[in-house]
Amino acid sequence: MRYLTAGESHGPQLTAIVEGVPSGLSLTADNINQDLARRQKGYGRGRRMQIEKDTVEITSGVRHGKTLASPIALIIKNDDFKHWTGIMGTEEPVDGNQEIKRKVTKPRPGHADLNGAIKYHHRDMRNVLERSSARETAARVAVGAVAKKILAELDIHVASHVTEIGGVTAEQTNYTSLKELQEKTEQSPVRCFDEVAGAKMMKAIDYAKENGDSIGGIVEVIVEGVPAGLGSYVHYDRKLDAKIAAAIVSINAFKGVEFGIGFDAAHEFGSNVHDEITWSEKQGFSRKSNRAGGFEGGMTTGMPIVVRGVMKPIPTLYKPLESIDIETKELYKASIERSDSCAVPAAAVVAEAVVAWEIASSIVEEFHSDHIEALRADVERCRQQARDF
Ligand code: EPS
Repeated sequence: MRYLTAGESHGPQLTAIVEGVPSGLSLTADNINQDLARRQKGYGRGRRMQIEKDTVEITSGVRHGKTLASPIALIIKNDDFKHWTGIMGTEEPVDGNQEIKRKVTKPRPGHADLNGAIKYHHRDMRNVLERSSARETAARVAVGAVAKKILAELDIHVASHVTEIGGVTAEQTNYTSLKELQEKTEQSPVRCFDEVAGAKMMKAIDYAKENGDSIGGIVEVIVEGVPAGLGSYVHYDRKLDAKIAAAIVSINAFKGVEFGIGFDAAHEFGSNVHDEITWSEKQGFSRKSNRAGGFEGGMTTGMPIVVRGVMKPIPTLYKPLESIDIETKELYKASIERSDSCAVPAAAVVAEAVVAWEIASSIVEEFHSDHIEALRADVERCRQQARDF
């Protein structure tokens, strides 16, 4: 499967084209809208989210609620565009001055502004920031919702939670089931399983906001039900953990990724890192622990996939940092653009989407996948084979 997204943050709409989805999959706009609504929530979001009510229109690839195997086009309108028609319209502006009105010449440290302007020869960095904006993640969540639909058909389930915001860490993370994790985090304004830590995270966000600042954090995605042996050790570009790592770091403002015990492996003995292998007649092979986070040798072990990503604080600050105006070369405080003070809870939903996409893509690539029933049967055959091994 593959997909592309298009769209500027304050342009008319976001568009995604998704190709390679098996035929016969039940898919409605409602399925996708649920995740779009989840992404819009979260303590620390700015005023933009009060303007938008993200809903998707499916304009191809689906007929009477079932996928056709033809490209699926997804459209999300930007409600804010009505305030930006003169500035972000695709036609030549009627009033030339309007275009200049929101011209950006002061690059924000930490954003794509300066590098993007140098690369594409833009003297107005709005041409960069409109596309590098995290608004694009709405399209990726829509695409991820399609992937999740495929996974759900195969009894594979995805959830996420926020484990850290601005130095406040979730201590209590012992969920008994993915369902419990989903239900509890859905009630939390910061998507944190630990209510006490969640309350402290909200205070940390308030503090950052009061100071015109922003804060980042860590999100964790868990995927259960993935068959063993997905991905491959035979070549670098077939390692599924590597693809997932790339997908996580591709989310706006994400700077790092780890699986299972991750970076803690650096200061542990091997005997405390590797997961001992067990076998039973009923289950076949399994592991006593899951420190590897579901991957060995670039392939799934059949244990839950556990992957975390770290998001830096959003670079758009009301208390701006020093920068240089690209026209005058004078020292300035960087441009103030309206922004969120913390988007980590929303980013957890984005992380779910990109991880779901990579897993569904690998499954569709590795199994017979023209029709969803054929895919289901092939995945089931593979699971049985692993149990009998
Ligand atoms: C963003 C800046 C803000 C955020 C935006 C990402 O938008 P605006 O410039 O309109 O205030 O709200 O996020 C979204 C629009 C979204 O849908 O998540 C940025 O600069 O990255």
